[in-house]
Amino acid sequence: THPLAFAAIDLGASSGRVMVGRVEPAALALEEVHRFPNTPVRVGGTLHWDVLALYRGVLDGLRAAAQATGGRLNGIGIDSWAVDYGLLDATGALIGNPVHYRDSRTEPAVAKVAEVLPPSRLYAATGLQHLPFNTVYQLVAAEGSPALDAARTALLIPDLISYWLTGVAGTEITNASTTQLIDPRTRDWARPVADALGIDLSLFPFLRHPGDPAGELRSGVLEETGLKGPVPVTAVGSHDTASAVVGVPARDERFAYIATGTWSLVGLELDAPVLTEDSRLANFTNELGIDGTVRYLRNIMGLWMLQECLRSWAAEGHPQELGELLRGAAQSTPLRSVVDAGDPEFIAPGRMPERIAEACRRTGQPVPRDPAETTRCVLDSLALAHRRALADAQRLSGRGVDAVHIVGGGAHNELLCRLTADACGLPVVAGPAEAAALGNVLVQARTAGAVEGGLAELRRLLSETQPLRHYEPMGDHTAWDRAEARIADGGPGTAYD
Ligand code: LFR
Repeated sequence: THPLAFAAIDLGASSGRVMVGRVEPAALALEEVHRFPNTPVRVGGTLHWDVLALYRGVLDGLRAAAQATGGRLNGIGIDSWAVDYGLLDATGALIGNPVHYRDSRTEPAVAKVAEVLPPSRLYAATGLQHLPFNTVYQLVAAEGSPALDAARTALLIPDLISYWLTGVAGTEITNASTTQLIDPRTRDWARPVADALGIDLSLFPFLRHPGDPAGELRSGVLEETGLKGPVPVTAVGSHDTASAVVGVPARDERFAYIATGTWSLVGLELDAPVLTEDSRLANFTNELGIDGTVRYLRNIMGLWMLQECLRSWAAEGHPQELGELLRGAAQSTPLRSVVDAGDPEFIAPGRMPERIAEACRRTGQPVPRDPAETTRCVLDSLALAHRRALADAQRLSGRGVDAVHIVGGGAHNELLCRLTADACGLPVVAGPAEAAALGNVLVQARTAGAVEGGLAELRRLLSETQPLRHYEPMGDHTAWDRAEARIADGGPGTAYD
């Protein structure tokens, strides 16, 4: 038989890529055909996504996919980071540039929402971890603005790209679940929440589900890319983390995952949400996964902290080479100082090495003396936060785990994988790094009939075809307990009351 070819458009906070996945019942191969930077732009004091540059990257990627496949693609799926959206006017034109979730405009909205809906009620209704950038806060912050007044449609980023490619507008559910406007029990809009806050849910087009058809490439797109029509676009887990969790090569149910990249998303796959007050105070989120699953996880800063350090050092005229930095970090004193990698104080861009130093000082720990020590501090802190999230997830859900899967870009970071295994006291399976693109491809492939089965079958195909690395836990486990005690007073950091 001939493998079917699917394009996965995967947009991350620092780069976008278009991958071609070739799928047969017992074979799965992924090829990167195009990668392009995603560089936010601050304009008029507001941090924006350069969404047209991203769309151009998507078109360039589809052109490369056409070249790689002789113009014949069996489908396209799109996933990206969550929560952000573009607004369309009555003619379907984009109103302004989508705002970046790291922009600070939502600060007053957080207090405003809490006045109407106490955090405990909001959590009971939506199950979402409090993050100041959740769509609900963005929409409340935009209230009364000419842009929102003129808007007839709001599209989350992957839905916006999908709309431009096909002319069909929809709202994919896994990503919609990050808006804080979805009830994870009914998997439908949380209308009482929207009503209480004066949010007009009719801005969002009908909900669609991973695997649903999402239109076909418009003729203009076919012409521009050299693809031969018809090319179906399929709704996938359009939240990149939802696709990454599909891409976890787990062999049974007793697993935890850490989707690493700009963020570390640490948690479990469950059948039902956990909406208890304990769960809220521990800052766990109940995002929706494919096939009726719940992604029960905590957002942790992730490699963003290191990316921002690199940006600062380069801007100050001391650019660092990542490989060398990681070698230096591996040789630095373990657990010399740690910070709370769950603390929202690290969300905003800028001055990251200084902010890390300040956090060390505040907690009475030695300040890192050079970039290698700062890197070690970030990686130790991430491993520590991974450990805390895994322990909390198991306790709060009652589900135990035997193995931790690290997927996403951080799967390449050997030091991070090793430290995570040591900190958690559990074996770590690292890879695939391109889990989101693979999860995207697999959902399309299932819709097209190239593979069959549920998540277990899709994951078996991954574990049989993708190269994986294994790390066994080592070292003195109590060292991590002592490090934890140094920052424990502040709690998990992101709790909101
Ligand atoms: C990861 C991610 C996280 C989400 C954050 C912001 O790329 O999608 O899941 O919380 O970006 O959208």
